[in-house]
Amino acid sequence: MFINRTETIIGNRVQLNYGAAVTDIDGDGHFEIIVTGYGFPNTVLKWMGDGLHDITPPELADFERMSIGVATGDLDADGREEIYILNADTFGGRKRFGDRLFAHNGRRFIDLFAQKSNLLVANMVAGRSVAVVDRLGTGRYSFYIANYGGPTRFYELDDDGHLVDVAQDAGVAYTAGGRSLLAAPLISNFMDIYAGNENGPNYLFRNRGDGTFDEIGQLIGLDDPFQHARGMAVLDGGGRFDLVIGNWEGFHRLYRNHPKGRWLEITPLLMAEPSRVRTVIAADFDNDGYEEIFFHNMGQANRLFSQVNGSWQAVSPGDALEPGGYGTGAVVGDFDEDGWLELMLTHGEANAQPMTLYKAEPNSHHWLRVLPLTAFGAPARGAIVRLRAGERTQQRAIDAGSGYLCQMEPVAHFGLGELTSTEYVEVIWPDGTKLQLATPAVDQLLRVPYPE
Ligand SMILES: [Ca+2]
Ligand SMILES: [Ca+2]
Ligand SMILES: [Ca+2]
Ligand SMILES: [Ca+2]
Repeated sequence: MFINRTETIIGNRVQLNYGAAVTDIDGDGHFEIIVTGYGFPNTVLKWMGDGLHDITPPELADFERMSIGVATGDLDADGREEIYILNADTFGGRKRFGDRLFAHNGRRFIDLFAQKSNLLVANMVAGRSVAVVDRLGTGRYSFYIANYGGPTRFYELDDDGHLVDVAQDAGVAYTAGGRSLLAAPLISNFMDIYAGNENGPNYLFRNRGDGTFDEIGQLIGLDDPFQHARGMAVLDGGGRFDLVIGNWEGFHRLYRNHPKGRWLEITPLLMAEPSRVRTVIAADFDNDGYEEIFFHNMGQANRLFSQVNGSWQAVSPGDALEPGGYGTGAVVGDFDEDGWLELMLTHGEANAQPMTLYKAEPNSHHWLRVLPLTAFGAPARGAIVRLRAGERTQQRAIDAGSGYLCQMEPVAHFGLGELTSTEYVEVIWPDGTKLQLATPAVDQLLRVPYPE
Protein backbone atom coordinates (compact mmCIF):
# COMPACT_ATOMS: atom_id res chain seq x y z
CA MET A 1 0.00 0.00 0.00
CA PHE A 2 2.50 2.65 1.15
CA ILE A 3 5.50 4.12 -0.59
CA ASN A 4 8.23 5.93 1.28
CA ARG A 5 8.28 9.73 0.93
CA THR A 6 10.45 10.42 3.99
CA GLU A 7 12.88 12.36 1.78
CA THR A 8 10.28 15.15 1.74
CA ILE A 9 10.82 15.83 5.48
CA ILE A 10 13.53 18.48 5.27
CA GLY A 11 15.65 18.81 8.42
CA ASN A 12 14.48 15.51 9.90
CA ARG A 13 16.36 15.17 13.18
CA VAL A 14 17.26 11.89 14.90
CA GLN A 15 15.76 12.42 18.33
CA LEU A 16 13.21 11.08 20.81
CA ASN A 17 9.79 12.17 19.54
CA TYR A 18 6.35 11.29 20.88
CA GLY A 19 2.96 12.69 19.90
CA ALA A 20 1.94 14.83 16.94
CA ALA A 21 -1.00 17.05 16.03
CA VAL A 22 -2.21 18.76 12.86
CA THR A 23 -3.38 22.38 13.04
CA ASP A 24 -2.91 25.73 11.30
CA ILE A 25 0.01 26.94 13.43
CA ASP A 26 0.87 30.10 11.46
CA GLY A 27 -2.69 31.19 10.66
CA ASP A 28 -2.35 31.04 6.85
CA GLY A 29 -5.25 28.63 6.23
CA HIS A 30 -2.99 25.60 5.61
CA PHE A 31 -2.25 22.86 8.11
CA GLU A 32 1.08 22.22 9.76
CA ILE A 33 2.28 19.35 11.99
CA ILE A 34 3.58 19.80 15.51
CA VAL A 35 5.65 16.92 16.91
CA THR A 36 6.59 16.72 20.59
CA GLY A 37 10.22 16.10 21.55
CA TYR A 38 11.04 14.25 24.77
CA GLY A 39 14.04 16.09 26.19
CA PHE A 40 14.51 17.35 22.62
CA PRO A 41 12.88 20.33 20.87
CA ASN A 42 9.29 20.15 19.65
CA THR A 43 9.13 20.50 15.86
CA VAL A 44 6.69 22.35 13.60
CA LEU A 45 6.71 21.13 10.00
CA LYS A 46 5.14 23.07 7.14
CA TRP A 47 4.69 22.01 3.52
CA MET A 48 6.48 24.53 1.30
CA GLY A 49 6.39 23.29 -2.30
CA ASP A 50 9.14 20.68 -2.22
CA GLY A 51 8.72 19.20 1.23
CA LEU A 52 8.01 19.66 4.93
CA HIS A 53 10.24 22.36 6.35
CA ASP A 54 11.02 23.00 9.99
CA ILE A 55 9.47 26.38 10.88
CA THR A 56 9.38 25.88 14.68
CA PRO A 57 8.92 29.20 16.47
CA PRO A 58 11.51 29.29 19.31
CA GLU A 59 8.85 29.60 22.01
CA LEU A 60 7.22 26.32 20.84
CA ALA A 61 10.53 24.39 20.65
CA ASP A 62 10.70 24.28 24.46
CA PHE A 63 13.44 21.64 24.55
CA GLU A 64 13.75 21.54 28.34
CA ARG A 65 10.39 19.87 28.90
CA MET A 66 9.64 16.18 28.48
CA SER A 67 6.79 16.68 26.01
CA ILE A 68 4.53 13.78 25.19
CA GLY A 69 0.84 14.30 24.23
CA VAL A 70 -0.43 17.22 22.14
CA ALA A 71 -3.82 18.47 20.96
CA THR A 72 -5.24 21.73 19.63
CA GLY A 73 -8.60 23.47 19.77
CA ASP A 74 -10.05 26.97 19.87
CA LEU A 75 -10.19 27.63 23.61
CA ASP A 76 -10.84 31.38 23.44
CA ALA A 77 -13.20 31.59 20.45
CA ASP A 78 -10.92 33.74 18.27
CA GLY A 79 -10.94 31.30 15.35
CA ARG A 80 -7.40 30.08 15.93
CA GLU A 81 -6.54 26.83 17.69
CA GLU A 82 -4.57 26.88 20.93
CA ILE A 83 -1.92 24.16 21.47
CA TYR A 84 -1.79 22.02 24.62
CA ILE A 85 1.48 20.16 25.20
CA LEU A 86 1.55 17.62 28.00
CA ASN A 87 4.73 17.19 29.98
CA ALA A 88 5.54 13.81 31.53
CA ASP A 89 8.90 14.12 33.33
CA THR A 90 8.05 11.09 35.49
CA PHE A 91 6.10 7.89 34.77
CA GLY A 92 3.06 8.67 36.91
CA GLY A 93 1.86 10.84 39.75
CA ARG A 94 3.47 14.16 40.72
CA LYS A 95 5.86 15.69 38.21
CA ARG A 96 8.40 18.52 38.38
CA PHE A 97 7.16 20.81 35.59
CA GLY A 98 3.65 21.62 34.47
CA ASP A 99 2.18 21.55 30.96
CA ARG A 100 2.14 24.24 28.28
CA LEU A 101 -0.95 25.79 26.76
CA PHE A 102 0.17 28.00 23.91
CA ALA A 103 -2.02 30.78 22.53
CA HIS A 104 -0.98 33.19 19.76
CA ASN A 105 -1.28 36.82 20.78
CA GLY A 106 -0.88 38.21 17.24
CA ARG A 107 2.91 38.41 17.46
CA ARG A 108 4.10 35.26 19.23
CA PHE A 109 2.96 32.25 21.24
CA ILE A 110 2.51 32.70 24.97
CA ASP A 111 2.05 29.95 27.57
CA LEU A 112 -1.25 30.56 29.38
CA PHE A 113 -0.09 28.42 32.33
CA ALA A 114 2.80 30.85 32.87
CA GLN A 115 0.38 33.73 33.52
CA LYS A 116 0.08 34.68 37.17
CA SER A 117 -3.68 34.13 37.37
CA ASN A 118 -3.34 30.57 36.03
CA LEU A 119 -0.42 29.33 38.15
CA LEU A 120 -2.64 27.63 40.74
CA VAL A 121 -4.51 25.45 38.22
CA ALA A 122 -1.38 23.96 36.60
CA ASN A 123 -1.47 20.22 35.97
CA MET A 124 1.28 18.70 38.12
CA VAL A 125 0.50 15.05 37.36
CA ALA A 126 2.26 13.09 34.60
CA GLY A 127 -0.40 12.66 31.93
CA ARG A 128 -0.36 11.04 28.54
CA SER A 129 -3.04 12.18 26.09
CA VAL A 130 -5.05 15.35 25.47
CA ALA A 131 -8.30 15.80 23.59
CA VAL A 132 -10.48 18.85 22.96
CA VAL A 133 -14.17 18.78 23.73
CA ASP A 134 -16.86 21.28 22.72
CA ARG A 135 -18.94 20.05 25.64
CA LEU A 136 -21.70 22.65 25.29
CA GLY A 137 -21.71 22.92 21.50
CA THR A 138 -20.77 26.60 21.56
CA GLY A 139 -17.55 26.37 19.55
CA ARG A 140 -15.49 27.07 22.69
CA TYR A 141 -13.31 24.05 23.33
CA SER A 142 -12.16 22.55 26.63
CA PHE A 143 -8.94 20.54 26.96
CA TYR A 144 -9.37 17.13 28.59
CA ILE A 145 -6.16 15.71 30.09
CA ALA A 146 -5.77 11.95 30.70
CA ASN A 147 -3.52 11.86 33.77
CA TYR A 148 -1.63 8.85 35.06
CA GLY A 149 -2.05 8.41 38.81
CA GLY A 150 -3.91 11.66 39.45
CA PRO A 151 -7.33 13.12 38.70
CA THR A 152 -8.37 14.07 35.19
CA ARG A 153 -8.08 17.75 34.32
CA PHE A 154 -10.62 19.53 32.12
CA TYR A 155 -9.53 23.08 31.32
CA GLU A 156 -11.48 25.93 29.84
CA LEU A 157 -11.64 29.71 30.10
CA ASP A 158 -14.04 31.42 32.51
CA ASP A 159 -15.82 34.70 31.76
CA ASP A 160 -12.77 36.66 32.95
CA GLY A 161 -10.46 34.77 30.59
CA HIS A 162 -8.82 32.73 33.35
CA LEU A 163 -8.12 29.02 33.05
CA VAL A 164 -10.39 26.91 35.23
CA ASP A 165 -10.54 23.16 35.82
CA VAL A 166 -14.15 22.00 35.39
CA ALA A 167 -13.44 18.24 35.76
CA GLN A 168 -15.31 18.03 39.08
CA ASP A 169 -18.35 19.98 37.89
CA ALA A 170 -18.52 18.09 34.61
CA GLY A 171 -18.36 14.71 36.36
CA VAL A 172 -15.08 13.48 34.84
CA ALA A 173 -12.63 13.91 37.77
CA TYR A 174 -11.58 10.27 38.00
CA THR A 175 -8.10 8.95 38.85
CA ALA A 176 -6.75 6.14 36.68
CA GLY A 177 -3.76 4.99 34.69
CA GLY A 178 -4.91 7.36 31.95
CA ARG A 179 -3.49 6.57 28.55
CA SER A 180 -5.67 7.35 25.59
CA LEU A 181 -8.59 9.55 24.63
CA LEU A 182 -11.16 9.95 21.95
CA ALA A 183 -13.84 12.66 21.89
CA ALA A 184 -16.71 12.42 19.40
CA PRO A 185 -20.51 12.11 19.30
CA LEU A 186 -20.34 8.35 19.95
CA ILE A 187 -23.63 7.68 21.73
CA SER A 188 -25.23 11.03 22.53
CA ASN A 189 -25.95 13.83 20.06
CA PHE A 190 -23.15 15.83 21.70
CA MET A 191 -19.44 15.23 22.21
CA ASP A 192 -18.85 12.17 24.40
CA ILE A 193 -15.43 11.13 25.73
CA TYR A 194 -13.89 7.67 25.67
CA ALA A 195 -10.88 7.33 27.98
CA GLY A 196 -8.61 4.29 27.70
CA ASN A 197 -6.83 3.29 30.91
CA GLU A 198 -4.06 0.98 31.99
CA ASN A 199 -4.61 -1.49 34.87
CA GLY A 200 -8.32 -0.80 35.11
CA PRO A 201 -11.53 -0.25 33.18
CA ASN A 202 -11.86 2.25 30.34
CA TYR A 203 -14.40 5.03 30.81
CA LEU A 204 -17.16 6.12 28.49
CA PHE A 205 -18.40 9.56 29.48
CA ARG A 206 -21.80 10.20 27.93
CA ASN A 207 -22.61 13.88 27.48
CA ARG A 208 -25.96 14.57 29.15
CA GLY A 209 -26.45 17.43 26.71
CA ASP A 210 -25.64 20.12 29.26
CA GLY A 211 -21.84 19.63 29.23
CA THR A 212 -21.86 17.22 32.19
CA PHE A 213 -21.18 13.52 31.84
CA ASP A 214 -22.25 10.07 33.10
CA GLU A 215 -19.65 7.29 33.16
CA ILE A 216 -21.29 4.26 31.53
CA GLY A 217 -18.34 2.24 30.14
CA GLN A 218 -19.26 -0.98 31.92
CA LEU A 219 -22.96 -0.57 31.21
CA ILE A 220 -22.43 -0.53 27.45
CA GLY A 221 -19.60 -3.05 27.32
CA LEU A 222 -16.70 -0.69 26.55
CA ASP A 223 -14.83 -0.99 29.90
CA ASP A 224 -12.50 -3.85 28.85
CA PRO A 225 -10.89 -3.87 32.34
CA PHE A 226 -8.02 -6.34 31.71
CA GLN A 227 -6.50 -4.68 28.63
CA HIS A 228 -4.19 -1.68 28.56
CA ALA A 229 -5.52 0.75 25.99
CA ARG A 230 -3.31 2.75 23.64
CA GLY A 231 -4.39 3.95 20.19
CA MET A 232 -8.08 4.33 19.34
CA ALA A 233 -10.00 5.53 16.32
CA VAL A 234 -13.59 5.91 15.19
CA LEU A 235 -14.42 4.08 12.04
CA ASP A 236 -17.23 4.40 9.50
CA GLY A 237 -19.53 1.55 10.50
CA GLY A 238 -22.11 2.21 7.77
CA GLY A 239 -24.32 5.01 9.11
CA ARG A 240 -22.80 4.77 12.60
CA PHE A 241 -19.39 4.81 14.22
CA ASP A 242 -17.48 1.70 15.17
CA LEU A 243 -14.47 1.89 17.46
CA VAL A 244 -11.08 0.29 16.94
CA ILE A 245 -8.81 0.04 19.98
CA GLY A 246 -5.18 -1.04 20.12
CA ASN A 247 -4.19 -2.58 23.47
CA TRP A 248 -0.57 -2.74 24.61
CA GLU A 249 0.65 -6.33 24.22
CA GLY A 250 -2.99 -7.41 24.49
CA PHE A 251 -5.92 -8.27 22.27
CA HIS A 252 -6.97 -5.43 20.00
CA ARG A 253 -10.68 -4.68 19.72
CA LEU A 254 -13.18 -3.68 17.11
CA TYR A 255 -16.55 -2.66 18.55
CA ARG A 256 -19.78 -2.15 16.66
CA ASN A 257 -21.89 0.75 17.89
CA HIS A 258 -25.17 0.11 19.58
CA PRO A 259 -26.80 3.53 20.11
CA LYS A 260 -28.81 2.47 23.18
CA GLY A 261 -27.48 -0.88 24.41
CA ARG A 262 -24.22 -2.79 24.77
CA TRP A 263 -21.63 -2.46 22.03
CA LEU A 264 -20.77 -5.67 20.25
CA GLU A 265 -17.18 -6.87 19.89
CA ILE A 266 -16.63 -7.93 16.28
CA THR A 267 -12.82 -8.13 16.09
CA PRO A 268 -11.59 -10.41 13.32
CA LEU A 269 -8.96 -12.84 14.67
CA LEU A 270 -6.27 -11.46 12.39
CA MET A 271 -6.77 -7.97 13.87
CA ALA A 272 -7.03 -9.09 17.51
CA GLU A 273 -3.53 -10.58 17.61
CA PRO A 274 -1.56 -8.72 20.33
CA SER A 275 1.22 -6.27 19.49
CA ARG A 276 3.18 -3.44 21.05
CA VAL A 277 0.81 -0.90 19.58
CA ARG A 278 0.89 2.85 19.97
CA THR A 279 -1.18 4.88 17.51
CA VAL A 280 -4.18 3.48 15.64
CA ILE A 281 -5.39 5.34 12.53
CA ALA A 282 -8.50 4.76 10.44
CA ALA A 283 -8.35 6.60 7.11
CA ASP A 284 -8.90 6.05 3.40
CA PHE A 285 -5.32 6.24 2.18
CA ASP A 286 -5.95 4.94 -1.35
CA ASN A 287 -9.17 6.93 -1.94
CA ASP A 288 -11.20 3.82 -2.83
CA GLY A 289 -14.07 4.88 -0.54
CA TYR A 290 -13.21 2.53 2.33
CA GLU A 291 -11.06 3.27 5.36
CA GLU A 292 -7.95 1.28 6.16
CA ILE A 293 -6.81 0.63 9.75
CA PHE A 294 -3.13 1.18 10.54
CA PHE A 295 -1.44 -0.03 13.76
CA HIS A 296 1.79 1.79 14.55
CA ASN A 297 3.88 -0.56 16.70
CA MET A 298 6.95 -0.05 18.88
CA GLY A 299 9.93 -2.27 18.02
CA GLN A 300 7.72 -4.48 15.85
CA ALA A 301 6.48 -4.39 12.28
CA ASN A 302 3.47 -2.13 11.69
CA ARG A 303 0.18 -3.63 10.55
CA LEU A 304 -2.44 -2.58 8.01
CA PHE A 305 -5.97 -3.85 7.42
CA SER A 306 -8.27 -3.09 4.54
CA GLN A 307 -11.85 -3.98 3.71
CA VAL A 308 -12.39 -6.44 0.92
CA ASN A 309 -16.05 -7.14 0.08
CA GLY A 310 -17.12 -6.02 3.55
CA SER A 311 -14.64 -8.03 5.59
CA TRP A 312 -11.29 -7.04 7.07
CA GLN A 313 -8.09 -8.45 5.60
CA ALA A 314 -4.49 -8.03 6.74
CA VAL A 315 -2.58 -6.37 3.88
CA SER A 316 1.03 -5.39 3.48
CA PRO A 317 1.85 -1.86 4.68
CA GLY A 318 4.57 -1.85 2.01
CA ASP A 319 7.34 0.60 2.89
CA ALA A 320 5.55 1.52 6.15
CA LEU A 321 6.26 -1.94 7.62
CA GLU A 322 9.20 -0.54 9.63
CA PRO A 323 10.18 -3.74 11.47
CA GLY A 324 12.86 -1.85 13.42
CA GLY A 325 10.82 1.29 14.08
CA TYR A 326 10.25 2.47 17.63
CA GLY A 327 6.83 3.90 16.90
CA THR A 328 5.49 6.44 19.39
CA GLY A 329 3.00 8.55 17.42
CA ALA A 330 1.39 9.01 14.03
CA VAL A 331 -0.76 11.56 12.23
CA VAL A 332 -2.64 11.68 8.99
CA GLY A 333 -3.33 14.71 6.82
CA ASP A 334 -3.10 15.99 3.26
CA PHE A 335 -0.09 18.21 3.81
CA ASP A 336 0.83 18.76 0.15
CA GLU A 337 -2.86 19.31 -0.71
CA ASP A 338 -2.98 16.85 -3.61
CA GLY A 339 -6.06 14.97 -2.34
CA TRP A 340 -4.14 11.93 -1.08
CA LEU A 341 -3.45 11.47 2.62
CA GLU A 342 0.06 11.39 4.00
CA LEU A 343 0.89 9.18 6.97
CA MET A 344 3.55 10.69 9.21
CA LEU A 345 5.14 8.44 11.85
CA THR A 346 7.14 9.52 14.89
CA HIS A 347 9.57 7.35 16.83
CA GLY A 348 11.37 7.44 20.15
CA GLU A 349 11.15 6.22 23.73
CA ALA A 350 13.57 3.27 23.42
CA ASN A 351 15.70 4.75 20.66
CA ALA A 352 16.18 8.08 18.89
CA GLN A 353 14.95 7.77 15.30
CA PRO A 354 13.89 10.26 12.60
CA MET A 355 10.29 10.75 11.51
CA THR A 356 9.01 8.92 8.42
CA LEU A 357 6.39 9.83 5.81
CA TYR A 358 4.34 7.60 3.51
CA LYS A 359 1.56 7.81 0.99
CA ALA A 360 -0.43 5.27 -0.97
CA GLU A 361 0.68 4.23 -4.43
CA PRO A 362 -0.79 6.62 -7.03
CA ASN A 363 -4.11 5.73 -8.70
CA SER A 364 -6.91 7.45 -10.62
CA HIS A 365 -9.41 7.69 -7.75
CA HIS A 366 -11.41 10.80 -6.89
CA TRP A 367 -11.90 12.37 -3.49
CA LEU A 368 -13.65 15.08 -1.51
CA ARG A 369 -12.39 16.76 1.65
CA VAL A 370 -14.68 18.66 4.04
CA LEU A 371 -13.52 21.16 6.66
CA PRO A 372 -16.42 22.31 8.88
CA LEU A 373 -15.81 25.49 10.86
CA THR A 374 -17.14 26.73 14.20
CA ALA A 375 -19.15 29.95 14.56
CA PHE A 376 -15.77 31.58 15.24
CA GLY A 377 -14.10 30.18 12.12
CA ALA A 378 -11.92 27.53 13.79
CA PRO A 379 -11.96 23.84 12.77
CA ALA A 380 -15.16 22.27 14.18
CA ARG A 381 -13.53 19.30 15.87
CA GLY A 382 -16.16 16.79 16.96
CA ALA A 383 -18.51 17.55 14.05
CA ILE A 384 -19.90 14.66 12.01
CA VAL A 385 -19.66 14.77 8.22
CA ARG A 386 -21.61 12.49 5.88
CA LEU A 387 -21.14 12.10 2.17
CA ARG A 388 -23.78 10.53 -0.06
CA ALA A 389 -22.42 9.36 -3.40
CA GLY A 390 -22.86 6.29 -5.57
CA GLU A 391 -25.91 5.15 -3.54
CA ARG A 392 -23.78 4.84 -0.45
CA THR A 393 -23.24 7.06 2.61
CA GLN A 394 -19.84 7.49 4.18
CA GLN A 395 -19.40 9.07 7.59
CA ARG A 396 -16.50 10.69 9.44
CA ALA A 397 -15.99 12.47 12.76
CA ILE A 398 -13.69 15.50 12.75
CA ASP A 399 -10.82 14.45 14.97
CA ALA A 400 -10.66 16.05 18.41
CA GLY A 401 -7.79 14.04 19.84
CA SER A 402 -7.10 10.60 18.72
CA GLY A 403 -6.20 7.68 20.84
CA TYR A 404 -2.67 7.95 22.05
CA LEU A 405 -0.76 11.27 22.31
CA CYS A 406 -1.89 12.53 18.90
CA GLN A 407 -4.51 14.50 16.98
CA MET A 408 -5.28 14.16 13.27
CA GLU A 409 -6.08 16.87 10.70
CA PRO A 410 -9.55 18.42 11.32
CA VAL A 411 -10.84 17.38 7.90
CA ALA A 412 -13.31 14.69 6.80
CA HIS A 413 -11.42 12.93 4.03
CA PHE A 414 -13.52 10.84 1.64
CA GLY A 415 -12.19 8.68 -1.14
CA LEU A 416 -14.61 8.23 -4.04
CA GLY A 417 -13.01 5.53 -6.15
CA GLU A 418 -14.09 6.03 -9.76
CA LEU A 419 -17.11 8.23 -8.86
CA THR A 420 -17.04 11.71 -10.39
CA SER A 421 -20.18 13.14 -8.79
CA THR A 422 -21.87 13.27 -5.38
CA GLU A 423 -25.44 13.62 -4.08
CA TYR A 424 -24.81 15.67 -0.95
CA VAL A 425 -22.56 16.45 1.99
CA GLU A 426 -24.14 16.80 5.42
CA VAL A 427 -22.42 18.40 8.42
CA ILE A 428 -23.70 18.02 11.98
CA TRP A 429 -22.01 20.39 14.44
CA PRO A 430 -21.53 19.47 18.13
CA ASP A 431 -24.64 21.54 19.06
CA GLY A 432 -26.81 19.48 16.69
CA THR A 433 -26.99 22.14 13.93
CA LYS A 434 -27.28 20.41 10.58
CA LEU A 435 -26.49 21.63 7.07
CA GLN A 436 -26.82 19.82 3.76
CA LEU A 437 -24.95 20.89 0.64
CA ALA A 438 -26.26 19.45 -2.63
CA THR A 439 -23.97 17.90 -5.26
CA PRO A 440 -20.58 19.35 -4.28
CA ALA A 441 -17.95 18.82 -6.96
CA VAL A 442 -15.36 16.10 -6.40
CA ASP A 443 -11.59 16.64 -5.99
CA GLN A 444 -11.82 19.71 -3.77
CA LEU A 445 -11.46 20.85 -0.18
CA LEU A 446 -14.86 22.17 0.87
CA ARG A 447 -14.82 24.68 3.75
CA VAL A 448 -18.20 24.74 5.48
CA PRO A 449 -18.80 27.76 7.74
CA TYR A 450 -21.22 27.44 10.65
CA PRO A 451 -24.68 28.48 9.38
CA GLU A 452 -25.76 32.05 10.23
CA1 LIG B 1 -0.74 27.21 8.43
CA1 LIG C 1 -8.11 30.49 19.89
CA1 LIG D 1 -9.15 2.69 1.20
CA1 LIG E 1 -1.32 14.60 0.04
